[in-house]
Amino acid sequence: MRVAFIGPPQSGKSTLFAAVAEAGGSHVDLSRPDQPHLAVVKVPDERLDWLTKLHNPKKTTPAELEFLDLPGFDLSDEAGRSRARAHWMAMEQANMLAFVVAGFSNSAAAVYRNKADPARDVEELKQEVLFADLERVSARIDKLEVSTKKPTPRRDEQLREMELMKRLRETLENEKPISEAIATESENKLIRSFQFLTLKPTMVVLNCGEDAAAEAGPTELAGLPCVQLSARIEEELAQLAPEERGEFLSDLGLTEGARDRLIRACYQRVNLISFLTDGPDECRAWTVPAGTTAVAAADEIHSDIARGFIRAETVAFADLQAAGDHKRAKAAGKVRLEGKEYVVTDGDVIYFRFNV
Ligand SMILES: Nc1nc2c(ncn2[C@@H]2O[C@H](COP(=O)(O)OP(=O)(O)O)[C@@H](O)[C@H]2O)c(=O)[nH]1
Ligand SMILES: [Mg+2]
Repeated sequence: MRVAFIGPPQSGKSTLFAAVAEAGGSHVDLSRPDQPHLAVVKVPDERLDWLTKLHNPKKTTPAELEFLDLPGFDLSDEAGRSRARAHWMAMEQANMLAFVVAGFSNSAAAVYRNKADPARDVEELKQEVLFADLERVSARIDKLEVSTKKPTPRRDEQLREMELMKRLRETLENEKPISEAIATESENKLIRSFQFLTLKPTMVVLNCGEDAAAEAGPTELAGLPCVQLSARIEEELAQLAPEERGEFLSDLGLTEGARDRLIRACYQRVNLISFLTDGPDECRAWTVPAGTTAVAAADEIHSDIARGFIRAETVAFADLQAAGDHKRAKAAGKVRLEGKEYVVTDGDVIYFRFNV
């Protein structure tokens, strides 16, 4: 899964990006601020840590999340908007968007449009994303208008698409996201390949001043779910040795770094869950959409396991932890034998029985 950071210049995107990546052990090179940056981040998971202690396996594999840091541009000016647009392509490959906006005033750097105003910045980004989709929809309509003039075998299909695209255009012109215009699964399929930006789950990261880092902050901003954090504090935290981080945080009145909170919020926004597999060879966390069935979860690991699926031996992590190990969990009747259609729950520890 990939999360794209977008926002005005100087909102702290790169600071946050580097902090999140470096706290997870990856190095980032920010020497070209005008270029996009991509980092793969290991998702922290205490359940996986516990399983690793239980088995002392040869290998532990956490789930991974990708963050894409895009350069910010002044969207109040036409040149800035067209430079921003050059990066829309990269956003299309992201699964979700995080609007990073500044809630602090920085004496060292110019403040975007002379005043810290996160709600204004979020509205501006929303407009820009709507506008990007509107441009694509309009371009598609222009194309279809030409091609439907010819009596090709695909003409009926193209006419239906044009009807849908016109509906999308109207929705976007009314400043509503495309999702509001989509009524059926077949329409959903028809537009999937366009990767429209207003269809992507979106949240706000409100980069607050260091003094406000311990405050919970708003849970919603301009109609979008919001996480408040201080990129500057995350940056300092990432530079500390892991054993020093606890004291640094408690001095600030915090119990955890914002990185974990941010990652959790992304999972929630996209509706992702984790299930776990464990054993002496490998303990591993897997990411799947909520609602995934046992057989689809098996397929995530290997198509052979899905093909030869017999049963998913499943125990909820909390039950396993309470029992102490698999043997005792089984004795306590906590291990279930689930079939193909079982819907996997966050934190399920699963052993797939299969036969090929
Ligand atoms: N005071 C303060 N300054 C910050 C914070 N986050 C970023 N900055 C500063 O703001 C400037 C721009 O940050 P940067 O991450 O490059 O912004 P970007 O343009 O959105 O990538 C840099 O000078 C940062 O040190 C913060 O939380 N507090
Ligand atoms: Mg930057």
